[in-house]
Amino acid sequence: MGRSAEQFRIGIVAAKFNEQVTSKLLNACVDTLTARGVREENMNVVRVPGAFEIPLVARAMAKSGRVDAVICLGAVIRGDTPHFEYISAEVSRGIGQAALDTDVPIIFGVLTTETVAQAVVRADTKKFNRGGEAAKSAIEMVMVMRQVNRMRQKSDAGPSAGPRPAARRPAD
Ligand code: INI
Repeated sequence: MGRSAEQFRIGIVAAKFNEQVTSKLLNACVDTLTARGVREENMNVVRVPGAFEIPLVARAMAKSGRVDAVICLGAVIRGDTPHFEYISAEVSRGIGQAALDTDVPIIFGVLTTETVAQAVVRADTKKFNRGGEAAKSAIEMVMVMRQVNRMRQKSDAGPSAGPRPAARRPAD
């Protein structure tokens, strides 16, 4: 992909909860963005207490007009509490809603696992590397939205901006 993402501005919201996992996700994410050409000064990282707090901050970042995509990173681990159900449902719903509200790609890099060991494997750069995957998805989605927005601008400009309709054949 070379350095096509050089001008991209990426917001990252990372939960502190389960830090041993989320720090790995964050490092891998930043490393992949850097490898794809995103400049450090164009990455805006915000840490929040837990995954539950991610959607509000992701939405605010997206609404700021200063980022092309937002990446959300967190680890919700079931353990023994029903907390898991509430938090995982809310974070996924909230992130999806934030993207639809703002028209900015918001990437779901939040792990939801039964155990810490499963989360560690998913964060491991030599295994699932979910942090790096989230970075790649963000770059891909910035390009997708640019393509869609170009289509949108053309259709807003009216029919003359689009391809010419085929010449009508005279009726038989
Ligand atoms: N936050 C997480 O990010 N992961 C978890 O596994 C988790 N559990 O299991 O409780 C968790 N809880 C904190 C929550 O996200 C909020 O920060 C807290 O409830 C304050 O609003």
